Amino acid sequence: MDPAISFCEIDLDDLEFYERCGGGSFGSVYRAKWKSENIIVAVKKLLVLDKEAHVLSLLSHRNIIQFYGAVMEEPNYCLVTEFAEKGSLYDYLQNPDNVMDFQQILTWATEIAQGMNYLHNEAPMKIIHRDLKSKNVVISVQGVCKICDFGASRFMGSTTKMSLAGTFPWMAPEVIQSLPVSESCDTWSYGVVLWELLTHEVPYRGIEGFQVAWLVVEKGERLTI
Ligand code: 7Z0
Repeated sequence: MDPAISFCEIDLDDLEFYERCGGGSFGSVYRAKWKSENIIVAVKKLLVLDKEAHVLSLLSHRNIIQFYGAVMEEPNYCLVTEFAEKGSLYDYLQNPDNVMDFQQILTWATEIAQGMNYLHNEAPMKIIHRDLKSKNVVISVQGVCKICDFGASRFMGSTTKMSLAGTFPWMAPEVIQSLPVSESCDTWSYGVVLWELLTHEVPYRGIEGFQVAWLVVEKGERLTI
């Protein structure tokens, strides 16, 4: 199908770029102003725009990042989404000023589960995230969790493919080993996010990424509560 049918095409000139989100740890995602709409947006720069982007553009749920449109001026490809003002859940949990009561933990755990349930069971096509982690959950100004980057594994030409090593603590053993996966691999990652919500700790902190991979796959090491 022609992506132009479903995409809102946005002119590159219509975007005013500000800083990189999360100081660059979030890949090539920028905060920007969509000038003609006068709203603040998130913009991810890509090297190519995959056909699958067309399907992803149809997704809409309160707990996933909302797609607005795309820049398709070769070689400038960008995905434009809503911007979540409170940043990533990872950064939120690392800030000692942020204290959460148990109700808040339950609310966010439920919101992330509802977003994942939408991707697995309710979306126009089944989406397996493969890279769910607290850095890929952002928080809106109203304090609502939004899942990001569920399409990232599809955009192989993306400039945003982050170092694999930093992702191992969230990865199911079959994902680490590049075995065939089902949506259950996201359930594993969700478990790690729950652990983060409950502990405010970094999973396998201080252990090098490939060491984590080896411990989880070969030694059956698990996070302790
Ligand atoms: C710290 O980073 C952030 C941040 C990042 N703080 N607040 C934020 N708010 C929004 C974003 C973002 C984003 C974003 C995204 F998650 C983006 F700009 C483009 C794409 C995606 N995700 S995606 O590639 O899986 C995707 C592709 C399509 Br097509 C449709 C929806 C999502």
